[in-house]
Amino acid sequence: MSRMLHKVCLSILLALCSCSSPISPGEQNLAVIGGHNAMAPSYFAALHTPGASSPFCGATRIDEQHLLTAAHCVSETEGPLAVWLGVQDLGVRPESLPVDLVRIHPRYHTNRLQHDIAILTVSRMSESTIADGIRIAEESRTPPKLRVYGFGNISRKDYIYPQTLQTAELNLVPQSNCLRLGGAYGQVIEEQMCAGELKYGAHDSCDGDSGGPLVTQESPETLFGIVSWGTGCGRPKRPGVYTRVSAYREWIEQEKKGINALPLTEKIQALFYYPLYQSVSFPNGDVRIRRFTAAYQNWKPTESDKEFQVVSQWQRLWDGEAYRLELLQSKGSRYRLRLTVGQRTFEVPAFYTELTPQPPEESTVL
Ligand code: 4AZ
Repeated sequence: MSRMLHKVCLSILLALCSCSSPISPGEQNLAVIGGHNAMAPSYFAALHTPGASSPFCGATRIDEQHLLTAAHCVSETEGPLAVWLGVQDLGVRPESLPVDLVRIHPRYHTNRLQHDIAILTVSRMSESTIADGIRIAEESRTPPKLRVYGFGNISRKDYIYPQTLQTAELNLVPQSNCLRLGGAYGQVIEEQMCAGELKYGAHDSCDGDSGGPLVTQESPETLFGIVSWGTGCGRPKRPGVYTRVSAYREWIEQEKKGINALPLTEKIQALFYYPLYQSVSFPNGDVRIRRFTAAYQNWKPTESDKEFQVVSQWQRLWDGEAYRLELLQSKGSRYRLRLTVGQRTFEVPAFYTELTPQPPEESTVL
């Protein structure tokens, strides 16, 4: 949701404070949240924009060329991305390696943050001689003791970002218990899991940790989750929610092999779900956000109609192919979406929901 905002806050914070001793004494044992300095595992990567001095998300190396991260870390960016591999101290950053390809899970749902997983291809990782990556859990049965890594916020109240990689020990929250916590937790699906410290919220992941690894405490470390969301950070009965990586093994294998058998409609949803928001200003000063949806399965070859004008345009690259989506509006305020893939153009009627001008509930991170 506010990743750009977070990035701005993060840059301002890093510019304002030297942040060399980021954990204030009072927070030492509470505040990752409730974490401590970590030796960076070789599979840990920090996702950033080229030229930046701090990351905005974590990622996990799974083989010589691929990393996993959260879809919400990469769904909004069209510009180039890069990773620091095995980074432990942001003052001593390793070489910034460019991300060559981003593949977002086709069922990624922005609003509910479901299927929040993406694969990054970094071909230059294969030059390095260090380890290949972490093993992905085969089984959904998760051990009760877990560990999270990240450069995310270490404060419950403010935005304080560490210079040194943090790690925290977390407890798995059994699925049925998590569902019973209510609110957004009632929507947690099989492909997600909850972890934290339920009683006091003493240990948790937070903003900026997204996309990073949730692993076993026991060695050999095994990847079980990807930091996805939570209601605030470090609150009692408000654990972190993680993408259950074992549920995506098949998709990961397919994507690694380059098999891209997704039907077009699924790709479109995955590629363009997020940007299908348009802000509309009314003469009386009101600003409304419109969320566009369409019956994706009804794409038809374009019939040109002069009454419809392009009002917004979004573009994405997927496996080297450019996808362009345009929102068209007619004088009668009807809408259509137009999709162009290579030489092929399709259209579909579109509908909008007017969202309230208020931002989403403060406590729910989307
Ligand atoms: C975030 O905004 C975020 N407490 C990640 C994890 C959690 C909350 C927020 C879990 O990226």
